[in-house]
This record gives sequence, structure tokens and C-alpha cells, in this order.
Amino acid sequence: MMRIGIVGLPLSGKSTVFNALTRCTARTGVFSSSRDEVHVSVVEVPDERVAVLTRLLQPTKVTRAKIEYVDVVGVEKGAAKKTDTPTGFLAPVRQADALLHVARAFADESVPHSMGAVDPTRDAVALEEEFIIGDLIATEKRLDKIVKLAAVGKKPEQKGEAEVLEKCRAHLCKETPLRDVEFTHEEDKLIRGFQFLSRKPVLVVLNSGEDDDPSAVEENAKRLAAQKHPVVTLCGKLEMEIATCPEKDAAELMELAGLTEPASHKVVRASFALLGLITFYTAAHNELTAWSIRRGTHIVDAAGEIHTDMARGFIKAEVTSYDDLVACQSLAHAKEKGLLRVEGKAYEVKDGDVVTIRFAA
Ligand SMILES: Nc1nc2c(ncn2[C@@H]2O[C@H](COP(=O)(O)OP(=O)(O)OP(=O)(O)O)[C@@H](O)[C@H]2O)c(=O)[nH]1
Ligand SMILES: [Mg+2]
Repeated sequence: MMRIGIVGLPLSGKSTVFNALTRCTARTGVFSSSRDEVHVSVVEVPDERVAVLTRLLQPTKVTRAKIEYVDVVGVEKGAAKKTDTPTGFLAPVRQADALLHVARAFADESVPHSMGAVDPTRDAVALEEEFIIGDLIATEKRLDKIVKLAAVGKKPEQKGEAEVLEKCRAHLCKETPLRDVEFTHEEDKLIRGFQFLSRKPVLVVLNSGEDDDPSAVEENAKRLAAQKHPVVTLCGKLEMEIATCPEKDAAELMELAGLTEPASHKVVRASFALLGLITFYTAAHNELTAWSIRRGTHIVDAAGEIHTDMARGFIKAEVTSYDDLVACQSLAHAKEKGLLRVEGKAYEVKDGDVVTIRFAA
């Protein structure tokens, strides 16, 4: 399951965007958040292909891929330095695969801005700085500990840990986020546990006002994009209204605003692209299930995500593409036409593959 942590400066609209993405009703507004409040919601990945496959395969059970959103309290400038434990800073989003940075672009006199004025690009820089400072503090703390251990004749459990942490420190001191640093597989194993924030990919949501001039929004998005993070533009307040109102009103609201899809779809698509994720389907035992995995995953590893037994006892996979299945209208027809391929362990799963895994239990 993909996990996305929603972060940003105080009152940038994080909880509003969280509600828009999850249809939850987390409290929003100026006096709404307490220091430790965390909102978590697991929602289904929107996927039009599931409806089509359901019609074709007539499964008795349908399970869509899931995505978890975590909304945390705002990050003020200087927050990383103030936390008592290094990994305590933004602890609830440490498990996230990616961070969604809600950058405020809406102007609203009644919502104070922690940096004085609206400037999403400056906010994005400020947030990245906090990630870097937080990671640097965690790195130095661990390095100190390793030195202390060495002084009493003890070695850290992990050989080479100090070396890779020194490498992290050097880059962080130069204000390079760790996601821009190359690590070998071995190095990665040594630092994975730290769940460094500056190593996580970031998707910026430019939270614009409902009446903002489109060219000003575009300009902001362009300036932000220069920071290398992908940018999705939306109006949080309006999207929350759309996500949480009755369906017929939602359609009307969307039409009025000239929107062709809800924010949740846009954000999921951008998150999939950011993380290099694809979707494949299994249809065994009358159960249609959608799975999201990283592009380039071998079928045996994809099987392992479903069940470890499936990877251990893997024999072969029968694979057809979504398009071929739709063209043939059934798996039987796809087979007749030679479009149901038999693949071995090393087959790289493609987006839209419909897969049956044969394995020895
Ligand atoms: N006009 C306008 N107001 C917005 C928009 N998004 C959020 N707001 C308002 O900004 C205020 C703060 O929104 P929240 O979603 O609570 O912000 P937050 O980032 O979760 O705030 P903290 O958790 O306290 O840091 C609320 O009054 C929202 O209604 C927007 O797109 N347009
Ligand atoms: Mg909030």
C-alpha cells in the first residue's frame, strides 16, 4: 500500500486537502489543530479499469488498490531544531513513501500566514530546509553515539554505518537533500531505518484560492517547478466541498468550476508517477484484486507482495494485458487467440497486466 504524508506550514490547508482526498471531515481552520493531532485515512485508488474488468470477469469480490494519507500538524520554521528526539520531528509521516507538501497560494485575511505573506516557493524552500535540518540532527546524534560507544570499546552493530552517516552529514551540511544523493544498495540498507525526510520524494500541491487569476496560479506553479518537485494545482477549499457533499451537488460544483475530475484523481496520478508505480490485477477464485507496485518489479516479487507462499512456490504466471482482455472480452477468448502468455519468474510486470499466478503451496 502506498503511504503519503501530508506536510506543510501551519494553516496552509493540509487538513482541507486531506479531506478533499479522503472525504473525511477532519477539523480545519484557524483554531482547529492541537499540537499532536494526526489524521489517518485509507482510501481506494481510483481506477476506471476496475469497473471494466468487473463487467468482463464477473468476480464475486472486488478489491481495489489502497492508499493511505496521513495529515499532521503544521511545520513552523525552526521546528526541526525544537523537537526533543531527532526522529520525533514529523514522526507520523516517517513511514510514508512520499510527502505531499501543501503550499499555500490562497489569499485570505482571516487565515494568518506563519511567514507573514503568501509565497509558496519560499515556503517550499523553508520546508525543505526543515527536512534537511531534521535529518542532520538525527545523523549527528547517531554519529555522536557511535563515537561514545567506540570510546568504551564497543562497536556499533552495523559495520560501515558511521561512514555512510558521514556521507549523509557532508551532503546535508551543503544543504543537499538526501534524495539527490546516490547510495549503494549496501549504504541504503544501513540508513533505511532512519527514514530520513529529505530522502522522500515530494509532490507539491499548490493550494490556490477559488477566485485566483489562472495566470497567477500558472506563474506560481512554474516558479515552484524550478525546485524539481512535481506540482499539482488545486483549490483545497472547493475540492473539500466537492468531496464531502452529496454526489449530485458534487457534479454541479465541478461543472461550475470547470473541473473534469476531482483532486483525488489528480493527486493519485501524480503520486503514481512520482513513485514510479503501476497497477496490475489478479483474478483468481472469482476475486478481482488491483495491486500497485513499482515499475520494473519481477513477477515473482509481485507475487510475494500478495503472499510469501506465492513467491516461494512460484511456478509460472499467465499474463494478458488489460487492452487485450478488453478486446477479447474474456480470458478464454484471450487464450484462444494466443494472448494469454505464460511467463517465468523474471518477467517484468507491466501496467494493466491481468495475471494468474500458478504456484505450489
Ligand atoms: N480561501 C481558501 N481558504 C482555504 C483553502 N484551503 C484552506 N483554506 C482555509 O485555511 C484555513 C486552514 O486550513 P486547514 O486545512 O485547517 O489548514 P492546515 O494546514 O491543516 O492547518 P494546521 O493543521 O493548523 O497547520 C481554513 O480556514 C481553511 O478553510 C483554499 O483553497 N482557499
Ligand atoms: Mg490541519
